[in-house]
Amino acid sequence: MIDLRSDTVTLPTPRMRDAMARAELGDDVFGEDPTVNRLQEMAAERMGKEAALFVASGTMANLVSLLTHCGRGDEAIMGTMAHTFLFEAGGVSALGGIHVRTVPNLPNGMLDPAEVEAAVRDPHNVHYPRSRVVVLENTHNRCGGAVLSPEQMHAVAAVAHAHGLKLHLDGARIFNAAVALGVPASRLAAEADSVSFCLSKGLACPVGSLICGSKEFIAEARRIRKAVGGGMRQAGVLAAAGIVALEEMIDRLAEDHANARLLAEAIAGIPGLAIDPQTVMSNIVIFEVTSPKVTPAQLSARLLELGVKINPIEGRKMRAVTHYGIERRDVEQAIAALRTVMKGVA
Ligand code: TLP
Repeated sequence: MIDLRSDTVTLPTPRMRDAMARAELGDDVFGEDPTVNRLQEMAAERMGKEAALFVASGTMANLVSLLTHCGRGDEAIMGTMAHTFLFEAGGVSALGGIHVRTVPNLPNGMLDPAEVEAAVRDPHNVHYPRSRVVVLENTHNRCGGAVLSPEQMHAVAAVAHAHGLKLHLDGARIFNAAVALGVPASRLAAEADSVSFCLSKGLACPVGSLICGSKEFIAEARRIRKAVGGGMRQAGVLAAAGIVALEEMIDRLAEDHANARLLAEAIAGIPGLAIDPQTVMSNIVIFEVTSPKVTPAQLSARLLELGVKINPIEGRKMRAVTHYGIERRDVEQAIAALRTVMKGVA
C-alpha cells in the first residue's frame, strides 16, 4: 500500500526504536528526564530560542502556546486556512475562551500584512476583545505546503510587534520550509515569540511536538501543559526518537520535496486533474479533480483498489503528501494508478 494521506503515517526508523529502547529516563513532571531535557535543549537551539517544551502533539503545542499568550476573551488573529482555525477542534476557544479572528489566507500561505493590521483592535475601545497574538503557519498545510520566506515572516511579524501583539508560528513542518529554502529553521523562527514544530510528521517519530520560546514563556507554558493533562512522566522513551529525528531526518526531507514535485508535474499532465506544479514547494500536493465524471471520493476509492491511498479534502480537491517510507518508485506507481483511473473516466 502506498499511503500518501499524510506524513503523519510515517513509522519510526530502526535507529529511533533502538534509541527508544535504550533511553535514559526520569520523571519529566519533576524536570528529571534527561532524554526529554536533551531534546528540549536541542530544539531550543535549532529554533534559536532560550527554551523548549516537549508536548504530545502539534495540536497540543498550538493550544498550549495560544493559552500561554492569551487570557479569556483575548483575540488571536489567524488565517482562514490556518490549521489552528480549521482542524484543532476549536480548542483555543473551547478550553481557553480565546476569540479567533480570521483574515483571508493568500494562496501562497501568507496573510496580507495590511489585512492583519486592519484586524488589530483598538485597545482603548471597551467594545472590543483585546488583540494578543498573530498566528502564522510555515509550511502551510492547506495552502499546499506553501513555504513562507524570512522576508514574508518579517512582514507579518513587524505588524504584530508594532501593535504590541505576539507572533506564534505553527511550524509543524518548519524543517520542510527550512530545507526548501536552504536556510536554518532558526531564521524562519527568528521573529516568532513562540514556535511549535512536530516530530511526528515528516521527521517520522511516533509521537511528539515541541514549543520553543523565551525562558519565561516556556515556564508558563509548562504550567498550562500540566493543566491540559500533558505532563508526561518517563517521556524520554518518546523524546529519544525526537533526538534521532533532529540529528538524522531533516536533510532527507529534500527527497520528499522532489517526490512531491514529480507527482505534481505528472498530475498536471493528466486530463481531468489540475494543479500548477510550480506552487508545490515542499511535500504536500493539493490538486483538483476537474473532470465532472468522477468525484474526489470516487477517485480515492478507485485508487485504493490499486493500492494507493490519497484522501479527498474540501470541495473538488485531494491531498497527497510525500514522506519517509515513500520512494520515487512508489510515486511513479501512484502516478500510474492516477493515469489508469482517469483514463477510464476522462
Ligand atoms: N495536520 C494533519 C491533520 O490534522 C490535517 C495532517 O495530516 O496534515 N499544524 C499543522 C500545520 C498541521 O498540519 C497539523 C497536523 C497540526 C498542526 C497538528 O498536529 P497533530 O496532528 O500532531 O496534533
